[in-house]
Amino acid sequence: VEVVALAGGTGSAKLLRGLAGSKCRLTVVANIGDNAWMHGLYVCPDIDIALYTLAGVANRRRGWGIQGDTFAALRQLRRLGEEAWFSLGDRDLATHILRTKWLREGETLTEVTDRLRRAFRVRMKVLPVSDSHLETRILTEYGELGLQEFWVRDKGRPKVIGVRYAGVARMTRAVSDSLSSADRIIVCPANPVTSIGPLLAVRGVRKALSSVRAKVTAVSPMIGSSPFSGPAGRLLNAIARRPDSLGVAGLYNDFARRIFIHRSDSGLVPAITQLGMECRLSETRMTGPSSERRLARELME
Ligand code: FO1
Repeated sequence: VEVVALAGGTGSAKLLRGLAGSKCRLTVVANIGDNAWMHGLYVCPDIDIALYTLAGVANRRRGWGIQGDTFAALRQLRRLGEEAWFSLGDRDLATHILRTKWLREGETLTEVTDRLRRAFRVRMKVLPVSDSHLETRILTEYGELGLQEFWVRDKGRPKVIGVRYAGVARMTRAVSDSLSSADRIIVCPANPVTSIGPLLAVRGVRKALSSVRAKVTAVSPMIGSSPFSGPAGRLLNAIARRPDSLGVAGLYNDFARRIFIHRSDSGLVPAITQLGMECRLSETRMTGPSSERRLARELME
């Protein structure tokens, strides 16, 4: 079975691990909305979380970066007077150095990502949704911030007024081919505003998904009105959506036939069904390898 997983950051990694352990042929389509230039290097957090997870070197506790990484370079950058609030580990930096070098040599982000994938000996395909730059911008009481500035530097404290996706990006050929040839497409349990939202804002993606809607299953990242992790609840509020699985379903119902929500949210089933989606209750919280595999298996049934 050919499975395409639309993935964001830390929330998606667990399900990717579960899917990688199943018998399917997996292609990951990664969000690019939180890509950013840091210290002259191009950092792609969601691509890297997928690569490190599938290579088995991810730091599982944090949900980002490489297991056992050290931070000597970052400390030295600070000593030299650089503002360094984004924790790029020494080993992680090697990824960004090579990516930036290859991009400078004229390769596309798709090509660069594939070189990194092979270097990390990952078998599954990992595709950035686009080769162009598209950036999630958070409008706050203090003005517009990049996602990492808002979430990591300012610890998610500023009041959020809105969200926009800046830039014009077109879906790559590799992504459109994999969407049309997939047997199943899974929208990972990720922040609908900052992980899946920018994927859908890439030109062509929403339309391509709608045309194969019967194959698309989403997993909600919410339990009640709280996300598993991160700022999804507050960001849903900021874009005038309910901060729960019904709010998520309302963002996805045009292109997804089915949604998995947490079993404690059974009260939302009638309203989600009204939206024209099939709603399944499940234990969507993944606490370890066995629950990652179980959810992956349910999604494949
Ligand atoms: N998240 C943090 O909360 N603090 C960090 O210092 C941090 C560093 C970091 C470095 C590399 C990387 O690939 C991801 C990193 N993240 C960090 C995660 C990242 O901010 C988000 O979780 C993803 O962008 C979510 O899509």
